[in-house]
Amino acid sequence: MFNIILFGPPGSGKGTQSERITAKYGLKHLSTGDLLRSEIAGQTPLGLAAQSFMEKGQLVPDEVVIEMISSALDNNPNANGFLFDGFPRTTAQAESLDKLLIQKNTEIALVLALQVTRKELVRRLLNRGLTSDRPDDNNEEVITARLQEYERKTAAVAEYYSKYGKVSYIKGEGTVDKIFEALCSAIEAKKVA
Ligand code: B4P
Repeated sequence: MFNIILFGPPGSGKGTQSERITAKYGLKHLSTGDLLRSEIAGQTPLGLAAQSFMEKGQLVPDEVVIEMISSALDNNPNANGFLFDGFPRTTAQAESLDKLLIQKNTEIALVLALQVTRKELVRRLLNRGLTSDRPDDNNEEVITARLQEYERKTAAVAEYYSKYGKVSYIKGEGTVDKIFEALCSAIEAKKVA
């Protein structure tokens, strides 16, 4: 199994690049943002619990997302590997993920960390807010809250994996094709090593 985390602040291109990476390498895409939005659309108890946090730009409580990822791993026993998109977002989530993967005799091979300036992140998210129906993209206050949550709680996840030498930093500005090329080079360097 080859498992990757695509890491970065909101708007750094995780969703965009995940689709390409999973198509090229045959990995199962697990996006906690997508899973949560689908729970909200289905008006499930989990979705209703998550909705108020997401609308304010806050992280959903760890136990909710960890349980969701645990079920997703169990539901995909034959996957070649997983691409985690938007997860883990706290050190507690990272520790839980490591434990879940150990139970499956596997581990994270690589953390691809996209780096984008704050100005560009806000520009992209507001721009997506013009066309998407995501309520967390069309309000600059909520976008600021998401970026603050990232700084306060999520940035530390890269440090957590750095201790194990697993993080590769990639410039997330430029064309989608160029960024994809850089991500593929980092993946291939790891696969060969
Ligand atoms: P997510 O769904 O993960 O959304 P996101 O990080 O805000 O952005 P995303 O990754 O989808 O956007 P992308 O950069 O691809 O999270 C939403 C919310 O769910 C969180 O705020 C939180 O409340 C909750 N949540 C999710 N996971 C959680 C967890 N693990 N724990 C707790 N809470 C959790 O793209 C952004 C835009 O940029 C797009 O319009 C795209 O077209 C554009 N773009 C991409 N690449 C570009 C490029 N190279 N140039 C120009 N534009 C580009």
